[in-house]
Amino acid sequence: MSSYKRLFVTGGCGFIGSNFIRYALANRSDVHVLNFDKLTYAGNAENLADIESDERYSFVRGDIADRKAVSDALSDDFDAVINFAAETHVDRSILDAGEFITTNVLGTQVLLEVARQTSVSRYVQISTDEVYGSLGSTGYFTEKTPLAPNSPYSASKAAADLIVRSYHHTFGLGVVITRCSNNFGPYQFPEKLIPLFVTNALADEKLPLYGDGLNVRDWIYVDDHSSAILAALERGTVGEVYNIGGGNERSNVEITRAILAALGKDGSLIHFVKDRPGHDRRYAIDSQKARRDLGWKPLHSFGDALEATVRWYVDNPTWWQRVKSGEYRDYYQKQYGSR
Ligand code: NAD
Ligand code: TDX
Repeated sequence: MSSYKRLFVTGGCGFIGSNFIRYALANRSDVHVLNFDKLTYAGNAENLADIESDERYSFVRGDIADRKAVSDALSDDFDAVINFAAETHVDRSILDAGEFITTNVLGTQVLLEVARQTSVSRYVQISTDEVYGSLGSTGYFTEKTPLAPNSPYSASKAAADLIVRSYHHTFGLGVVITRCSNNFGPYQFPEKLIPLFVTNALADEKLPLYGDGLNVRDWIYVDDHSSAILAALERGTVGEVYNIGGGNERSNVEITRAILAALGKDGSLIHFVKDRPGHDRRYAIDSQKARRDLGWKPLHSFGDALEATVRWYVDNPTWWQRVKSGEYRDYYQKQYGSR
């Protein structure tokens, strides 16, 4: 049983949001979810096709930066807002940062402003470890690590975190911020490392490894992030930040070789390419605070979860072929009209 029964979830048609909604409905019988999503290139209503007919689930198409649309959808009926909606791909933010500022910064402020005018008692901001910048070969990000974002994406997420903080200090809004490391699992848009490399390898296309391939990320299976978000919602202290991480540091080369091994392919597909500008070297999360204060811990072993994830893409070629080709837009258009 949860004391937060009516959830206003934004960005629920994306990778983590869709996995979270499925996880919350499966693990909390009394929870209802309204999913508010703009359906950008990264939002795919098909990600929730299996729960579309669940009477505890509903969907509204809308933009978190559109004050009227948010006000129309977010009423006193809700106990909590959980904000997943964002532009999320670092490489896209390097090409064009504008939408990152509009959605991630202005959109967050609009949501906070509408939330404070309702009786919503919790606002959970889904943030990222990237707000802390980059680590050398030792040390970990704690919640006290100064914010030092390096990409337009991470700068927009850091800006949003500070606005969330200000709405707690100035207006007393019941905010909690989670900062998680790199997620992997089913339904991840194939522009991110793991789904891009799995689907490229399945098609015998090259795997473009940036720079020397030795950048390190701390990987977490998406369901372990979902359980942490529920724990932060239900047991988090307002005004606090919780770091979430799987404790699975791997270099990009190691990830690539593990994917190729799971698919029975050799290293000839690996293709070293020019480095990402400003490429953060290493992320590693200290999640002791969440483990201690939220009673949370990740339950999935990295190796088993990566194999299961690779198997999911092998078993669901229609999903990723349609996503990669852009065909899934037809499905949106049928369901929700043209954008
Ligand atoms: P995603 O790109 O897969 O999905 C983003 C979703 O937000 C899409 O459904 C999209 O349609 C929606 N959206 C975008 N702009 C919107 C707007 N203006 N209004 C309403 N909806 C909008 O992203 P993801 O990987 O699932 O990430 C979700 C959240 O988690 C983001 O806030 C991201 O910063 C954070 N995060 C991601 C990771 C990761 O490894 N992927 C790690 C830590 C934190
Ligand atoms: O083609 C590629 N080749 C490559 O070498 C891609 C897409 C990535 N990489 C490298 C860059 C990174 O070192 O792999 C690593 C992971 O890259 P991404 O999947 O783009 O993730 P990252 O940049 O680490 O950011 C992710 O984690 C934190 C998410 O995209 C963010 O939304 C989240 O906040």
